[in-house]
Amino acid sequence: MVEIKAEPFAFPLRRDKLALIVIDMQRDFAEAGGFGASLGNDVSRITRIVPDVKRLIAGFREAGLPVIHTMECHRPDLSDLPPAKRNRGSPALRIGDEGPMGRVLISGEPGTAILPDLAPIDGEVVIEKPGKGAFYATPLGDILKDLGIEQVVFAGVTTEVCVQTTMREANDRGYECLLAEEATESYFPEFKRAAIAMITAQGAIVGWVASVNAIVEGIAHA
Ligand code: TIU
Repeated sequence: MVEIKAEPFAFPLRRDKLALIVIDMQRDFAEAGGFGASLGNDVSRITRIVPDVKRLIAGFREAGLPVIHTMECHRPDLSDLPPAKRNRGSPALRIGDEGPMGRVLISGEPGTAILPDLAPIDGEVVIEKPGKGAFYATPLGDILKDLGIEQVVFAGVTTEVCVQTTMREANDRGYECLLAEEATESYFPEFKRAAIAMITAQGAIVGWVASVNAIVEGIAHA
């Protein structure tokens, strides 16, 4: 068994049980005029991690391991958007409203798409999710079961919102969760640090964290 150098201690890699889940690397969170910007955030923090996410995805593809992408988005008729969620954020541009990149966080709209540099390739699973967590109201759990996955590496945005929520959901479902440190980001640097501390505290209560290099080298040698 290969061990990946990680915090709070080495991650026991089981290569045939491992998948990568890339959370919500969408234009709406990374580009001006999108949902993230409408909430008043500095979206340039998100675009800066694209090369690291790309390197991580490439490592999984080269190793022949599953890469799963998620997108936070809603149906055009908003039937999966609770009013409590729609009413949150900036009244100027809510989920479902027409923005500079089409309707905000609506399936199929230009702004909802995954950033071109990180686009899924043929055969990769793409999960459209209405919540912050990727297991809620999606087929992700069944898909992971069918693939025989028991360990998940996480990347994407934002660390303390959709990434952490999904890691907690996965942890409760029995998956061993490893966060790729430079391949995740928050609009708030202190929230990224705090989320990583919360995840790894108490003997990896939610999961581990490791560098992209350590993960890519680990899977290449496993
Ligand atoms: N994907 C994700 O994290 N959705 C968010 O709304 N995150 C924020 O930090 N706003």
